[in-house]
Amino acid sequence: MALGKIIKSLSGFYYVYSDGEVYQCRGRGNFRKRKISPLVGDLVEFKADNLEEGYILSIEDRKNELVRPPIANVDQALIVTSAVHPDFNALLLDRFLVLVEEKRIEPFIVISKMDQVDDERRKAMEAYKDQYEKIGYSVILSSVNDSESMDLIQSHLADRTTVIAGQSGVGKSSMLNSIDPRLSIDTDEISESLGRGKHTTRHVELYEISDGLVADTPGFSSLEFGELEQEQLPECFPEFVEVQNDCKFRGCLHHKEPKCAVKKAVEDGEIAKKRYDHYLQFLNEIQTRKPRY
Ligand SMILES: Nc1nc2c(ncn2[C@@H]2O[C@H](COP(=O)(O)OP(=O)(O)O)[C@@H](O)[C@H]2O)c(=O)[nH]1
Ligand SMILES: [Mg+2]
Ligand SMILES: [Zn+2]
Repeated sequence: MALGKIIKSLSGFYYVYSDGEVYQCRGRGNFRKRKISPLVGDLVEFKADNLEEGYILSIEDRKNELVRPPIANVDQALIVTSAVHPDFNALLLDRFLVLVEEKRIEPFIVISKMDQVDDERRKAMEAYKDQYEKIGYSVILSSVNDSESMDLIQSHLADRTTVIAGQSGVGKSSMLNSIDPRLSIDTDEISESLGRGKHTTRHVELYEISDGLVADTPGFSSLEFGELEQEQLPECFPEFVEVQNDCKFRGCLHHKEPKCAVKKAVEDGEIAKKRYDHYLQFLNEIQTRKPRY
């Protein structure tokens, strides 16, 4: 019996990484009956006489679990947004941040394709970097041919399990390939020339980088706040959490309430107006969400 980590799940097989080897395993026969389904990222006990015919015997308790993408035991999320092509989108970045904060996963932010910006865009991206760093997030301005930025990202990935989120085309796969060329993950450019359109990176797989594991996935495929309640939303904005004890009302939603410390901080320029606007937009989205039965 040995301990390992599931790094890939495909056609009924689980690929378990252990001590430098990958074992192809099946789940134990009674998993299905007991409604246990192993997830990528699971720590498992397994038995294997060779590399092809292993069995997963048991699964250790999960630290956390995502549904889309289906993956367990995530330490952090790398949110990639590009400076250009596609255009930088602060609303989308804040949406990813909320989805990650909701899962209590630590985010860090990469703004990619900085080799493509003009001076004005560079200044704007540097201002965003300052804004998000002030909140407490790490922000790296990167491009695949700037090795310093790639080294910085690599050091963030070391020894941890990371899930990557971000719009298609922002350069997630290219970034991983640049950090470790042995990965040779499909990028959109390649897949398009093969006529496979944008259907790269559909399955979940963990890649080993600097003794860490990274899941390159289509990102979070659902960007709706399906399960988030309005009371939880302020908790997903760390800079609100910092001041909201001073709101007059407990459970203040920082919207129409008087004597609200968050609104005051926005007026005083201590909280970015854009972040607050996005918050209101998300709040409205949750409040007008149709009930699901
Ligand atoms: N100029 C430039 N292009 C990049 C950079 N990173 C990625 N790209 C290009 O952006 C396109 C999409 O990249 P890809 O890695 O497939 O994005 P993904 O969908 O997020 O995985 C490809 O044509 C890449 O060559 C970068 O840092 N600079
Ligand atoms: Mg990709
Ligand atoms: Zn308030």
